[in-house]
Amino acid sequence: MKELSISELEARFQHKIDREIKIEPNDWMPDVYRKTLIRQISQHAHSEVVGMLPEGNWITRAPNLRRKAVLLAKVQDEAGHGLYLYSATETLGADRESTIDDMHNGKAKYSSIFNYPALTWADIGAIGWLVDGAAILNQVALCRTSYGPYARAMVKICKEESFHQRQGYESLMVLAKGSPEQKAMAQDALNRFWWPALMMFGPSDADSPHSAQSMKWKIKRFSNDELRQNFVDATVPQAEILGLTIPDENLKWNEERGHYDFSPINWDEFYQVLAGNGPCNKERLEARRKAKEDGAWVREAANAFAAKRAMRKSA
Ligand code: BYC
Repeated sequence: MKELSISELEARFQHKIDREIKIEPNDWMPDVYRKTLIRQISQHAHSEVVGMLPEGNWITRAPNLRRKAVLLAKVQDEAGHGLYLYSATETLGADRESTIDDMHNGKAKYSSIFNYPALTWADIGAIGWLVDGAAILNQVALCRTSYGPYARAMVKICKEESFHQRQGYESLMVLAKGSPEQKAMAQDALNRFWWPALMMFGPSDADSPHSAQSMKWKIKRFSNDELRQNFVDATVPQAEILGLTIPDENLKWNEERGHYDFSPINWDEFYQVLAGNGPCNKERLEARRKAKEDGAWVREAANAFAAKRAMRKSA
C-alpha cells in the first residue's frame, strides 16, 4: 500500500475532526496537536492540584462539621481531577514525573487564579461560586473537545465541578443573608475574586497565540472572550440574588448586544501573575515541591513493592 505523505495525513486528520470523529491515542496526529494537548491538559492538571492549596488550608478552620466534610470532599475531588488529567497526558506519550517537574521548575503554567490568597472563610464560598463557576463554563465546552480521553475525563470532572459551584454559592448565600459583618465579608471576597476569575479565561482573543489553531482542531470550541462574556452574563444575576455588588462601575446590560458590558481587564496584572509575581506564586510552588519531596518515600516503597511482586510472579 502506498505510504501517505504528511500533508495527506494532515488532511485526513482535519477531515476526521471536521466530521466530529474523536481522535484516539493510537490514531495518527500532527506533532503540534499532540504537544498542544499535552501543554493544555497538563496545565489543567497542575491547576487542579495547586487549586487544592488555598482551600486545603481552610479545612481545619471550617465553621462547622458539615462545611468541613463538604470542603474535604471537594479538595479530594480536585486531586482526582488531577489524576484523570495526568493520565490523559500519558495517553499522548507524556511522562508524568517530568510533566510535574516542568511545573515545579516554572516551565509549565497553572491557572493564574490560584496565585491569590484565600484570606477569609467567605473566600472559600467565592472560590466555589466564581472559580468553579468559571471552570465549568470552560470545561463543559471541553466535554466535546476533539481528543477522546480528554473529552471523556471532562464529563466526570464537570459533574463534580457543578456540585462544587453550588456548594460555594450556597455557602456565600448564608453569609450574604447573615449579619452585616458576614455580608461585608462576602462582599469583600467578591471584590477580590471577581477580576482574577475573569482572567481565568485567558488573554483576549486578539492576544491569544494558541486560540486560532486550537479552534480549528476543535480542542477549543469557544474563544476566551466568548466564554468570559458567558460567565459575566450568567454570574451578574446570581450576584443580584445574593444582594452583592460586582466591583465594576461600568457593568451594564447592553440591550443591543444582548450581553453585559464590562470594564477592560487589567492585563498587566494577569501577565505579572503569569510571570511568577502574583501574591502567592512562590508559596504555591514551594508547597508543591515540598509535597513531592515529602512523598518520595511513599513512591520508593510502592516501586519496591511492585518490583518485588513482579519478581515473585516471574519466579
Ligand atoms: N492562567 O493562547 P492562550 C481548575 C496561558 S480551573 C495561567 O489563550 P490556550 C480548578 C496559556 O497557557 C483552571 N496561564 O492559551 C477550579 C498560554 O501559555 P503557554 C484550569 C494562562 O491554551 C476550581 C498563554 O497564556 N482550567 O482547574 O489556547 C478548583 C496564552 O494563552 C491562563 C483549565 O486549564 C490562566 N488563566 O487557552 C480547583 C482549562 N490563561 O502555554 C481547580 C483547560 C492562559 O503558551 N485550559 N494562560 O506558555 C484551557 O481551556 C486553555 O488552556 C485556556 C488558555 C483557556 C486556559
